[in-house]
Amino acid sequence: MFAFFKKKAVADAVVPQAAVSLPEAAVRKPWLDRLRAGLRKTGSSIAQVFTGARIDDTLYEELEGALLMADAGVKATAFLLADLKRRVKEQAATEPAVVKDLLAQALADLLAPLQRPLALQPEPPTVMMVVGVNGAGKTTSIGKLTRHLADADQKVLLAAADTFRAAAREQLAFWAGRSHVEIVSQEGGDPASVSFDAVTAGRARGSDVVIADTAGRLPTQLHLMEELKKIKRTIAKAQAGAPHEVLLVVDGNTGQNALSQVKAFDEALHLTGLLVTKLDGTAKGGVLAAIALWARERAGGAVPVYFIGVGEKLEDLETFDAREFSQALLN
Ligand SMILES: Nc1nc2c(ncn2[C@@H]2O[C@H](COP(=O)(O)OP(=O)(O)OP(=O)(O)O)[C@@H](O)[C@H]2O)c(=O)[nH]1
Ligand SMILES: [Mg+2]
Repeated sequence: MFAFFKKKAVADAVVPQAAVSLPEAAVRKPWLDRLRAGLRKTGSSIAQVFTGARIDDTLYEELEGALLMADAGVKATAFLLADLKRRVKEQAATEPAVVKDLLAQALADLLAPLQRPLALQPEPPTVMMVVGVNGAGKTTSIGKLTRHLADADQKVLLAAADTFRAAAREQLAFWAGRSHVEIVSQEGGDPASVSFDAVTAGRARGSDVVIADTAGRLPTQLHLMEELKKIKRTIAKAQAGAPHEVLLVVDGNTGQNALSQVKAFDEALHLTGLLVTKLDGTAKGGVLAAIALWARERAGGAVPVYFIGVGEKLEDLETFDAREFSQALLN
């Protein structure tokens, strides 16, 4: 459970207000265990590197292989190795276990810019559109996020802007029903007009948050990417300044392809945040390092990972914590 707070009014928003308070360590523990279980396959192979007695070239070579296996990608692996060697030298570390701790710190530092809470607008409604490839976990994540928002007494309105897939409306309606929130959908409507109607309805009905679910698509399907741009433009017509959030949902199991998805969707839509799902499965987790390295060089700053998905149930959504994630990956 986490609470949402409104951003302060622009005048005194010099330091942005923390939006999502992190739950107590005790509350987060079971989730961490699940994340660890999900990452275990990789974690053990990275941890394995540090079971020897010496710090030598072999250790670094094995570590390089383990990081690549964990989906960190060539660039982030090279970055982490160089950073680690620098730290080892600085600390004059001689124990592999210490080197492992230094790697955990290097990884946590790399991931840190991705850790930022989702903030709601001072003037409601906060409008979010959720995009991603087919089956990434968009609708499920919206369902989970809706529950968290509803629990925090936020009035949520869902827009069924996936007008493509059969049963998509019903799926979203099911999640809306579970959290007793309203949904706007149209039989045979087009996604831009459903989104327009939903934002207009959200304003009229005093909703705090409007979330538009969109159909899955590959970034290579250019006409479908154009459709997303149109949805975004149409939302802006319904409310100036909206959408406030363009969230990409990425399946944590897709390896380096996840980074390609982030880049492509960002180029088309200027993403404001990421949700990384299915980290409870066989996800290797290292792709977060690849995304973090890319984010360092992104004009306009890092795209934060607002949430991670760690299961199919309503409560299986958590805020991203760089240090916890790094620990889970290495242990
Ligand atoms: N294990 C696990 N499964 C998840 C998670 N998030 C979503 N799923 C599952 O992934 C499948 C696809 O989820 P959806 O939410 O329908 O994905 P989508 O992106 O909306 O799919 P399309 O609308 O068809 O593009 C479902 O079976 C979900 O239960 C997660 O964090 N962990
Ligand atoms: Mg969906």
